[in-house]
Amino acid sequence: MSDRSIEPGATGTHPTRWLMTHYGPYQAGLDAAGRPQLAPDPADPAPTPLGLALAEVDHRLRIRRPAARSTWLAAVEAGRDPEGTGRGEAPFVELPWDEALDLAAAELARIHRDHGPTAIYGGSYGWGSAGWFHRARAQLHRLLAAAGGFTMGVGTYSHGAAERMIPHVLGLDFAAAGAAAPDWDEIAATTDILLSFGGIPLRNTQLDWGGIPGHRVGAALERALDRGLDMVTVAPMADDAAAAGRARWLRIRPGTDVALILALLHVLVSEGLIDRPALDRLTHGWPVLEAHILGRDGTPPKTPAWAAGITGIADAAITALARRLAGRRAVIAMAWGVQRHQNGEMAVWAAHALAAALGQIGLPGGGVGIGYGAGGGFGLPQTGRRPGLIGALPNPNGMEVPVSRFADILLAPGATIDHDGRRITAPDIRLVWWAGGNPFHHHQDLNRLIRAWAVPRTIIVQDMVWTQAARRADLVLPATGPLERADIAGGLQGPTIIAADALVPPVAEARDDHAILAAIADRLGCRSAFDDGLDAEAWLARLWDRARSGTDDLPDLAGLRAAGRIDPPPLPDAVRTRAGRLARFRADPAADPLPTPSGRIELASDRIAAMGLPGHPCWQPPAEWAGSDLTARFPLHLLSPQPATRLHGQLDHAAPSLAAKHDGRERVMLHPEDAAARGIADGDCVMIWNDRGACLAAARLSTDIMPGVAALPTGAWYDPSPTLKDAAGRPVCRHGNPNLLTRDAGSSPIAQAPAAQTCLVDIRRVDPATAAAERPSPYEGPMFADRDTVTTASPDTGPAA
Ligand SMILES: Nc1nc2c(c(=O)[nH]1)N[C@H]1C(S)=C(S)[C@@H](COP(=O)(O)OP(=O)(O)OC[C@H]3O[C@@H](n4cnc5c(=O)[nH]c(N)nc54)[C@H](O)[C@@H]3O)O[C@H]1N2
Ligand SMILES: Nc1nc2c(c(=O)[nH]1)N[C@H]1C(S)=C(S)[C@@H](COP(=O)(O)OP(=O)(O)OC[C@H]3O[C@@H](n4cnc5c(=O)[nH]c(N)nc54)[C@H](O)[C@@H]3O)O[C@H]1N2
Ligand SMILES: [Mo]
Repeated sequence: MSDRSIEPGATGTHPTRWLMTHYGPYQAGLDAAGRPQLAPDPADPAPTPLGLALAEVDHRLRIRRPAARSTWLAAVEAGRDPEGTGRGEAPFVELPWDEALDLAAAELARIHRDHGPTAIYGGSYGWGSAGWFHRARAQLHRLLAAAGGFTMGVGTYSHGAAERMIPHVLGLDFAAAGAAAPDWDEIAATTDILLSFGGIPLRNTQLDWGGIPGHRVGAALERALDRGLDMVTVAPMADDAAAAGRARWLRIRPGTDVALILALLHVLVSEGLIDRPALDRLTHGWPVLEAHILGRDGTPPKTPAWAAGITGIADAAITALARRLAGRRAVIAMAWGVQRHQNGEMAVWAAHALAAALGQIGLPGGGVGIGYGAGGGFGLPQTGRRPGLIGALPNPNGMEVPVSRFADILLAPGATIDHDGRRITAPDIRLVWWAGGNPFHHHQDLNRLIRAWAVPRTIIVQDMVWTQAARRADLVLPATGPLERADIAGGLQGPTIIAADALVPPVAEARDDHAILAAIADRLGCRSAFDDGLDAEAWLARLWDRARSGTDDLPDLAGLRAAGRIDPPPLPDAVRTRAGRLARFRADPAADPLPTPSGRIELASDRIAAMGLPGHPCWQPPAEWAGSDLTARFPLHLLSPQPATRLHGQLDHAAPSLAAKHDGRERVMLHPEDAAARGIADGDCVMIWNDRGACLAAARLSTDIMPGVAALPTGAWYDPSPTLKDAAGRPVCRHGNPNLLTRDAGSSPIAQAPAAQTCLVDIRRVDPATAAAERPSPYEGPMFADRDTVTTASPDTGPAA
């Protein structure tokens, strides 16, 4: 794919037109036939092919025209409250835009009038596309707030637990703590040892939200390793450095990192290796934690032998690792996957305690970093410049709920959810509206989601392609993609900022999310609240002016557009204030205290204790792990890491993703011992199941994963079999979507974050005849019906086929 050449000029496009994508910058142009073409940035040290398929704008999966589920439409037209049943089964009817917009506006107004703003769920979580203005989710939030308020999902699926925990520990928000972590240049220059929980998987650095300046993490890590960085990867799967023999790899049972960290602390304390002056000066609560570590609080001492029984790591290896850390410039890194577990907050807290006991927080090339390798941006030197992202509007009549509790709320309105010290009562949701995300990709326990999805009266989805969420919606509005609209993008994860005009006209009848929502705002009489009276062009000017304010070295919008791409240098001031936050605290904790209750790093917290949780980092056995009783039935721990060959569910239908599948199925990584015990050979079709559901996948045998653990990447589009059912009679996914198996429960009352990695399964070989009969067919649009046929049919007997 990457050798496709661009023939600019052929249709008059500028030869060095740029496009910023989540996957980094590409050069964009049209081929001789006028079709879009993308090529990697020649200056990118390690460009990724993943984004190239964005050029296939006219893919057959595109949503071409607005469409409504026929049974829903019939109910609405008859003035009845629509039913949530039949989603994904009844055919769609295509509608003219005006009618679709009238329907959307009327439903929003009706639900608002009859059930109030909190009955409208505009959580709409998801990555959408890169761009400051065409941010589908932000645009939708603006409309729903302008129209009177809505229930908003807060937090992320990415780092939800860390996001809520770090403010308790450091008093800094998640982004500020990330900016204060040592950057890759510092690590390459000064760090002696990088202890990484979860590794630095380079597959995940191919992209980052909002775009990256290029792919620099791999080279930075190489530089550090070449200089002699001692890298230790503690993970159930090898990362690239461990697989290449450049990092020591300690295999740990998933979900047990806190036990390991407590034992490392035990060794450091018992051998007098902790930095007591730093603990006294910079932290609060160490005596409480120390008592817990030594077992002076009535719990067992957290010795290496104690931790060995939990983590599966030999006690001698734990002792050796603690000694290796002591007295050296150390970074304690943690991948976000480690906190995407039940009690993931505790792992994040424990990582800070370890770095604090080693006296490293606030030193150059020392401390904690939660997210190296979680994207191509984390750890890049900060520019201090502010991107001009379009923002939200106040939502005073609405409410906020933790984003991953979506199904809980639908299934149990009125139930309470404890969230970071507050108690929320779940609203009674009647309307769900999604733009720029795919819950049938991201949510855990899809069979449960399907039950929840039947609750609301109306579900509206804006997307470019017929995802399973779109296919299971009532009203589907076709959105344009990034090549079909003008935007500014970049500047979030590094200096590169790109302004691009639309390269091609919208596909079929697709419209920009902004235009769709503006037309609805018109119908509701809230247009000026929605867009401040500005059109898309005026918004770009405003966003760019915001980004430029306080600087004098950036061109105006016309200049930016003429350049196409700029890579402005960092702002020295901003670098000092953000990146140096922990260094300043360390230099003078009294003058520059942290905004925590104690002004210091909190290793014990009354606020956390008040939530009914241990008030210090503490190992709590999760509901599902290698030590739980459930292993009698489900002996394998299933991880669902990020996919190397796509972005979540996006571009699953493109060449890199398809090439990595086997017989059209996602590949599940298994240790050869676990495979042999089940008579599974490489490439075999297997069934992965537990009590929540089942999917098929293709076995991939590898010693890069530890025995007892299997890994099925996220992102294979849900493909329910019409014939093959699980033990509870639910369709088996033929394609390999791990969210048929994952557990849908909050991490803890702190964050209520997703905990997809807390998941036990078993795996067996599927006979070849069944495998052949169950061919995956995930990339299909819905059935369509002719309008006259369906609207005259009685909705109670279902639509005519
Ligand atoms: N089991 C398991 N599940 C997980 C995870 C895991 O580790 N394990 N990881 C979680 C994480 S970290 C994340 S971030 C989520 C990701 O979950 P999502 O962000 O929901 O996943 P995407 O597939 O990126 O969905 C984005 C959707 O937006 C659409 N889109 C793109 N651009 C536009 C646009 O401009 N307008 C509109 N209207 N639509 C657009 C795309 O076509 C796509 O359908 O998944 C989570 N799910
Ligand atoms: N190619 C590609 N890159 C991506 C994405 C994508 O879809 N595709 N998604 C992006 C997004 S939205 C996000 S949020 C980031 C996510 O970044 P991460 O959350 O860091 O990525 P994951 O791959 O889910 O998990 C990283 C590693 O955690 C380890 N791990 C899992 N459980 C445990 C545990 O209990 N203990 C230890 N020690 N290790 C464990 C696994 O070995 C896994 O390789 O990635 C981003 N990068
Ligand atoms: Mo994420």
